[in-house]
This record gives sequence, structure tokens and C-alpha cells, in this order.
Amino acid sequence: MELVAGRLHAAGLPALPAEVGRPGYDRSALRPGIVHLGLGAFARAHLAAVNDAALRAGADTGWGICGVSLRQPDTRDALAPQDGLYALSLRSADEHGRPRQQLGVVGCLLEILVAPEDPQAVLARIASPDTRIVSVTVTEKGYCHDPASGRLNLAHPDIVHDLAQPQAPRSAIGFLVRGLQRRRSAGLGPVTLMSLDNLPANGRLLRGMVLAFAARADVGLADWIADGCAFPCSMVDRIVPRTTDADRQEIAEALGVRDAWPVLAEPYLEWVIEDRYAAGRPDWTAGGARFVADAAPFETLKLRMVNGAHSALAYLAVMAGWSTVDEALAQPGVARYLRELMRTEIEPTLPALPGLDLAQYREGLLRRFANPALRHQTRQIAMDGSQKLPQRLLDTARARLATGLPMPGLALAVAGWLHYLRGADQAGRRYDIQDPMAEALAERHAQAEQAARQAGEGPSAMLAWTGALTGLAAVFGDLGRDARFVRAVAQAAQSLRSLGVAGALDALYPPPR
Ligand code: CS2
Repeated sequence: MELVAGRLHAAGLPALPAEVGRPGYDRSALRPGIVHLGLGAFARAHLAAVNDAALRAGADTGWGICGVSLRQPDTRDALAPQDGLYALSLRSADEHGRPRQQLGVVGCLLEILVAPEDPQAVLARIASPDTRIVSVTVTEKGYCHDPASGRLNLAHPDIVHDLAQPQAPRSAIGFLVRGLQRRRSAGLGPVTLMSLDNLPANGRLLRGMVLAFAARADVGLADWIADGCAFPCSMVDRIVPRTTDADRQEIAEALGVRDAWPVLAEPYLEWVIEDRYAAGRPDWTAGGARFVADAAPFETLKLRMVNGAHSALAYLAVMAGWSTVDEALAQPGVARYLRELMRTEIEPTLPALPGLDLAQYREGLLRRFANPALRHQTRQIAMDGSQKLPQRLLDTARARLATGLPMPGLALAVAGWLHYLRGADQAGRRYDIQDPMAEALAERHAQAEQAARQAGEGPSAMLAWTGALTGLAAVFGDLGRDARFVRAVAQAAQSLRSLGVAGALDALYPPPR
């Protein structure tokens, strides 16, 4: 039942309850200096929120945002009637575990374009004299690269399409290159292309994809981009669960008006970004960003610890039927596993970061995961494993193997993914595998089952099964040929099969007696 009448909109801002944060700057004076591709919840809870803080602190009016949805019109349809305004709900729990939220309305989203409806408008925006930064959150698969080698996948249907159709690209890479091509022919200057995705050296990766595409489209353009555009790397960290109808209802009650498209997140936020910009930037330090010369050590820390632990947990949790991260963390075996995985296997592979207390970082992370107000779905994290595992778990496994160190916890995480690919949890409930490589994975899985049957019973069957799956080079690269890796994963897979998730966790790290 609809309890709240009215809709969030610009003229209604002064009437919001006093405790709700609001833009406080003159929205009508803003111009869009930033074009953001991939206007999902993450960008709205991170980049836009930080940018809003910078504007509140007095950043110049040229730094509004034009958001671009590359697929669906839903965000535009929800936000256009709200003048682009939406609420950000930062959720935590008080000392009694009761959820609480801090609400603020973000005002810097000025315009939303839906790329498939009007690709020309997106290209024109990138090629506008106002535009100085084009930022990107399109998730791992949006880079159209081969996750193991990091190269542009020239056989990717969107890349094939975009090379053939300069006027109406589909992929982020196509839009970037064709937009820059227009800037160049219009005599406009280069801009900064800023990746905010969870990938190592995300700026360098983006640069590699853009240049590889440009070299095929227009060689002079590739040089122009390489010489003039900047591609800073960054580490971004904030947990952003998917918004549900119940969240929308709660937020409407707190706002006194309905917001069709709010976002929720944890209060924690980290954004470490290299200070290399081609045409200026706002002072995002006002919203908590940190500018550095080299983001690499921060990225490695975050990808291996936060995302590594997240992915390690997600597959095991889905299989065990624990639907949210906090529910999984409440299992003593899970907390013990993640703590030991980080302490004994991941942390020794991390580059030095002066001043960082790793034990504190680890405990803080476990507290973030245990936040009961987020209700972060383990299935959300489990998506797109083929694109996530290489940088989250496999690079760490490689680092351990290079120095001859054991990795039973990482092996269990990888085995968790392989088991998850069966598409049914321990209770036999079926789920879809959401992954751009779903078909190839299903095929491999069937081959692995057959290899296991042929190998007979017990350890040799699991070894054959694991060998077939880790032979998938697009994900595992050379690791599938490392007998130590395959053996460790096979052992973990055997343990999962015979003991179940909770049993395998306890077998690896027995509960204290
Ligand atoms: C998560 C991340 O969905 C996932 O794969 O691991 O989105 C994670 O919540 C963020 O990277 C935290 O910064």
C-alpha cells in the first residue's frame, strides 16, 4: 500500500525533514563537466555522492554530471520526473544491532541519457566543450576484454558491431572512441577517461581497450588519445547492495515523499585516485577522496582483501543457502575462515603500504561485512565469477605458488565457485548462473562431470573434474597447468562434496574447543 503521497522533486527540497541532507548549492547554475557511462547504483552511491560533497564545499559549477545508461531506460524513467534527484541512504546498526540510516539527497545529476535510444546524444555529450571527464562504471564484463590476458576481445559481438557502426556504438569502449573522434574533428581538447571499476590498474586497462579499438578505427586518433587523454587508475570501495521495494518504502516514509530510485550503501567509503587529469578535476577530497601518485598498492589491497573475501564467501554461501553476507558472517565457521584466509594467505602477498595496520583493516572489513542493515545478497556478489576470479583470487594464488606457499583457503574459495557452477545449492534448489561466459562454463562443467565419471571414484575423480574446469584458460590462464594448484583445488572440492560447506570450513579451520 502506498502510504506516502507526492514525489521527490526540486521544488520540494526545502520541505524535506530537517535531518535529510540536501544539495545546498544552486543546481540551476550547474553545467555537466562529467559524463558518466554506466549509471548504476554504485556510481550514484560513490562518484555522484562524493562529487555532490565537492559541490557543496564550493567546487565550480562546471562539475555537474550527465549520466548515461548503456542498456535500460529504467534509471532515466525513474529519475526524470524527480529532476534527477535521488536519496542516498547510508545504513548501519546501532549498538543493539538496530538498523539506522543517514539520508541525503544528491543533486549533481543533471541529465540522463539512454544510449540505445539515442546514441548520437551520447556522442554529442562526450564531444561537448563542457565535458572534461568521462568516467566509467560498467563492471568487469563491460571492458570487452579477455579476463585472463587483459586484451581487447575483438570477437566480442559489441566490439565487432561498434567497429562496423561508427554512428551508433553499443559498448562503453565504442562510445568513448567515437566520442573522442568527434572531439578531435571539432578541434576540442582531450579529456580524462576515468575507470572506477573493480579491476587492477583500471585506468591502464581502459587505456589499453580504448587504444586497441581506436587503432582499428582511426590510427591518427589513437595517437591523439595516447598523447593527450589521461587515464588515472583508482581504487574504489563502498558496499552498495541492490535497492528493494521494502527499502523504497522505508526511504519514502523517512523523506515524506516517494523516491522511485534511491540507493543504499554502507557509510564507509574509500576512493584513492591518481592525480593525473587532462582537463582539470573537482576537489573530491571534500567528499573523502584521496589523490595519490600511484594507486596500485591500494588496488591490490582492496581487490585481494575486500573483493577476494567477498567472492570467497559468496559461492560457499549461495551453496549453503545463506542469502545475505551478514547471515553468512553470523556462522562462526565463515568468520573464522575469512579471517584466516586473509591473515595467513592473502596478507603475505600484499605490497607494503606504510601506515596501514593490516590487522585493523581485516577486523574492520569483517565488521563491514557483518553490517545487518545492508542485507547484501550473496547472489549479487556471485554474479560474473569468470570476470571476477582472476584479480580477486587467482592472482593471489599465483603469488603464493610463486614462493612455494600453501593456499588451502584460496583453493576452497575456487572450489566453491566450481561447485556453484552446478546451478543447484546443497538443498537442491536451482539458480541461474549469471555470467557472460555462462554457456562456456556450462559446457566445461558437463565435460568435467564426464571426466570425473570416467576416472572412477574418490580423489582421482575430483582431480579429473578439477583439471577439466581449471583448463579453461580464459579464466585460469596458466594456473590450470600448475599441478600444485589443481591438486589443492581438487582436495578442497572433495571436502566440499563429502562434508558440505559448513563441514569443509570446519575441517580447514577447526572450531576452538
Ligand atoms: C562485490 C563488490 O558485487 C561484488 O562483486 O564484491 O561490489 C563490493 O561490494 C565492492 O567492491 C566494495 O567496494
